[in-house]
Amino acid sequence: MAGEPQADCLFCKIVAGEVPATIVRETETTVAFRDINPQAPTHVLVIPKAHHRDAAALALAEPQVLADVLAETGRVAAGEKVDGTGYRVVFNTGSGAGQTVFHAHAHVLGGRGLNWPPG
Ligand code: DGP
Repeated sequence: MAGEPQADCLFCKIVAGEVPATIVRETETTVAFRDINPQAPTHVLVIPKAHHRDAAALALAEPQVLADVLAETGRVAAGEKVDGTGYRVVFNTGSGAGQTVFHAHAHVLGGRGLNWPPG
C-alpha cells in the first residue's frame, strides 16, 4: 500500500535503521543522509519516511510531506553552508532520467559550480 514500508526498498531500510547511513537531519516525516556516491562536495538525499515511488506520487498522496521534504532541502543547504553560493535540488523521476531507487528523494547538491542544463 502507498506510504507503507516496502521490504525490498533500500531507503525504507535506511529509515528503519536496518541499513546504515550518515544521517544529517531527521524530522517526524523525513530523513536526510549523505549520498553514498557523492557528485559534489555537498550531496545529501532528503527522503520522506513514508514509501512513495517518486516525488510526484508523494505529492498526490501526501502533499504536506513533499512540502516537508522541500523545507528540509533548504535546512540541509543552510547546515552545509551552501545556501549563500547556491545549490541544486533534483528529483530524478523514472529510469530514463536516472532514478535508480524508487523511493522518493531529493538530491541536494552544492559546494561546486553546477552547469545548466544538467547532463
Ligand atoms: P537516483 O539515481 O536519483 O535514484 O538516486 C539514488 C541515489 O542513492 C544515488 O545517488 C546513490 C544513492 N545511494 C544508493 N544506495 C545507497 C546507500 O546504500 N546509501 C546511501 N547513503 N546512498 C545510496
